[in-house]
Amino acid sequence: MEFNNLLLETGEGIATLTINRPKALNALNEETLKELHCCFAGLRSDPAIKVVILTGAGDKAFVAGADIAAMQGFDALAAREFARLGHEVFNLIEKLPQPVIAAVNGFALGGGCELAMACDIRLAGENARFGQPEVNLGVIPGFGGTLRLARLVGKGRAKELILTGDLIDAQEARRIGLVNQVLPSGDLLEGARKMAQKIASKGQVAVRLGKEAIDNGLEMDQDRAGRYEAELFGLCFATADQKEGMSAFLEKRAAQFQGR
Ligand code: DAK
Repeated sequence: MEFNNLLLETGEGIATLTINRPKALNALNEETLKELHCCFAGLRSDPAIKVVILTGAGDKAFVAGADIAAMQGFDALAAREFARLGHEVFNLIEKLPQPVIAAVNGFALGGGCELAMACDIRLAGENARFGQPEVNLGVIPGFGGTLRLARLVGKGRAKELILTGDLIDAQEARRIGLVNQVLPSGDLLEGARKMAQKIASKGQVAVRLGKEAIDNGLEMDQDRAGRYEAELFGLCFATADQKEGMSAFLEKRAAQFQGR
């Protein structure tokens, strides 16, 4: 796959996707969103890919937001189309069967923070800064920020960030539950790779079902979510990986999973 605004590297079951518009701090324009859609749709159906890492080019930004220059001249209908495209792409990422790790290497603002929140796990470099500063531009988050931020950090903190437009640093983002871990900036990609390798070494049916159980279960009441988890737990027992995993434990050896 060849893209104008993305770099894709694959190997050992891991895809590393870099948003590559460093001169505009990797801001998301329509072409970049369409390329992200195309790329994730390809990764989704690639059986060799077990985990995806998403990051930004350069050392300053993950993604500094939706492209303000591109949005400036929008009328209401164009803005709605742009927002719909963003939602489509971010939903595709969130629902990808494989886990997606965001390696946040600098500014993750507006659409960039929303993009990181659509990923399953967020690792931040010490230089990362997060925020939803749309209010400074006279708009609100348009790619799911009001939904995902409130779910991740709670209603009060989401309102504080979205209504003030304030930025927070990586440590504060970790403290409020917006990021999982903060790493020295120079170790960020290596840290993301280590986590991706660890996930890739597990039984992949279980990894995917675990992601599904959490995402879908959170949308259900507790009784339904419990029954749903039980169904998926049962399904694990139809896999070779469950047999191998349990045998390996009892035989005191490392499991050799086959992903089926
Ligand atoms: N869009 C376009 N270009 C951007 C950009 C952005 N979001 N952020 C930075 N750039 C560009 C700058 O214009 C500059 O370009 P040149 O002047 O060199 O050509 C270059 O990147 C370097 O930026 P700075 O010179 O400003 O760098 P600094 O280190 O001084 O400052 C900064 C870094 C990240 C603090 C600053 O660039 C900044 O404040 N950027 C804007 C951050 C921001 O406001 N992000 C939120 C964007 S709004 C919706 C759909 C979507 C959305 C909302 C509604 N609907 C359709 C309803 C989403 C909105 C957003 O994401």
